[in-house]
Amino acid sequence: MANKIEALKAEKDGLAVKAEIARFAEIGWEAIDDDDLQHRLKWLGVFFRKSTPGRFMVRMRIPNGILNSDQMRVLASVVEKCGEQHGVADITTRQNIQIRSFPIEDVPEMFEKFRSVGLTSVQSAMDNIRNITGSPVAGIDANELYDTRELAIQVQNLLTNNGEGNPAFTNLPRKFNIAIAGCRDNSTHAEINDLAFVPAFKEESKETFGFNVLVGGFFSAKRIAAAIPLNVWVPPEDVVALCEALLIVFRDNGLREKRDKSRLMFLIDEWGIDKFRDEVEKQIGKPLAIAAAKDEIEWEKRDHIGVHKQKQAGLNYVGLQIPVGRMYADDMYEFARLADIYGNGDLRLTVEQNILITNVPDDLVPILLKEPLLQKFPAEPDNLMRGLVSCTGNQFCPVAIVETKNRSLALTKQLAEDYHVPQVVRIHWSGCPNSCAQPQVADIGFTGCKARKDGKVVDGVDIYMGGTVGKDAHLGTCVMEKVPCEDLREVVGKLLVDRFGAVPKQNGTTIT
Ligand code: SRM
Ligand code: SF4
Repeated sequence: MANKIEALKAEKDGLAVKAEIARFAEIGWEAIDDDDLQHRLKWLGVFFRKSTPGRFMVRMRIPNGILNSDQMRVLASVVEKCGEQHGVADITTRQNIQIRSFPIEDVPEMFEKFRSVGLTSVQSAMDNIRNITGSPVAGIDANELYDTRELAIQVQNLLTNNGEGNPAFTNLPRKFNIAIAGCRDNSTHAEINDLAFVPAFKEESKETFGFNVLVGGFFSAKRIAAAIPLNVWVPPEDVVALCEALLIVFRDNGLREKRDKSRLMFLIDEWGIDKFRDEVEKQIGKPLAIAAAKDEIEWEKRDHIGVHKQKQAGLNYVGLQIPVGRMYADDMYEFARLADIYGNGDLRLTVEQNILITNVPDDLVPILLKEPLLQKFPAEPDNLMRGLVSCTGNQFCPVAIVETKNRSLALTKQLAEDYHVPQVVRIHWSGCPNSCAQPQVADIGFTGCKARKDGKVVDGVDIYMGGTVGKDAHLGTCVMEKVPCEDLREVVGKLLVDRFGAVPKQNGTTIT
């Protein structure tokens, strides 16, 4: 028997609500059919939030995490319209932006605004392909192997029919993540995507550049899997076609019975990787080259915070840390202004929920660093804040078990008061085992759960450690279960001392 979501999609395609959005705005959210309200609107990137009934969230698509200042201003204007009390934007762990809390009445005008600057939120949720990630320093990194910007846009355009919605890809068995890495440090953490392209030269002579293809990576509450090699190498010009062929194979053959067993990896489990490869080859209609012997991910992961030279002489990119990815309308307008006056108008988002301002001439860097906005979003954050990533958590997420953003900020500040931490420690907070903040790639990762303390049920976390990204990437494992959140100052403090060389401070002074 089909599960609820499969039945819902069979009854009416998710994208069908696109034609009804004006009517929804007219009748108001309480009169919208419940399946349309709770589920199908997500095909347009619009989320009903039960924590703020009547006030919706929109998840954008920002291919390769790059937007321009006009686009940022439009997003700021949407946040502004939500009002100071409610309007908020979060940078997500897929180099993307989510905005809340607008009424359904505002959606037609909001979509018009998006369209006017080439933005779209279509197919960004449910059984669709998520934001296409790529290196945030594509095109400006002196050591990159391939500038992924154009490929990310081409893949998005294919999958969304240039942002208008593509019925060919609105009914996948489940969500699907794609990453295209063109750099040496795997800054997209490719291996946790359903489909990932990692840079690789076909021949030892390093003359023919392309990508080795990884498949089946995903995180869920039930299973965590790193992507495995498809044993395919493609030149850049075949990336879009491979995405299309592989998605058709998944769409037409993926398992649909159980929601928690529908991700691509379950089809690969059932068929075996060789059969899966054969089917993709049949679909693309030409022989696929076998994988190159090695990929070019040779560096440790960079976070891009601070001032860095670009490959273009005399220009720099400046990475600013956005605590837990959260911004308000004024911040966003200010980012747009800074990008225009100091850079070339581009703003780039990272999977660590931070922002880069690019193309800043050498002589303007010191002036940019003195801008008041950098007090709030620093280029030189402390080593704990620098590595902090947090998912939405129970402030807005309906499936969250614990609050994350505020709690993680508070703990990070306390730990910075308690310890001198000599290195960046990447601490990722997920409010439940769905792992949206990718705790398994972190030095220390949390997934929210319920714990017991003094006989009472309290907020807690399972703790993961040992995730690495970049060269020799591997996923962290759970080292402690059900730790009450109120004990974390002590527990994490000890981990920082034992594993990361932290030194306790006394009254703000380091004890030596
Ligand atoms: Fe996620 C569901 C937020 C990245 C795995 N995720 C959700 C929902 C939609 C839950 C809900 O019903 O509302 C959350 C929306 C809450 C809200 O109001 O914001 C949500 N996920 C997020 C974001 C916003 C976290 C963040 O603060 O950055 C990220 C949005 C990315 C984007 O721009 O598209 C986000 N989610 C991820 C990632 C990380 C990634 O893609 O690299 C993962 C793990 C990787 C993966 O998917 O394999 C992730 N989210 C999930 C899952 C588990 C998937 C599964 O196969 O079971 C769910 C639950 C589900 O889909 O049923 C989920
Ligand atoms: Fe919500 Fe859980 Fe994802 Fe956090 S990890 S955004 S709590 S689904």
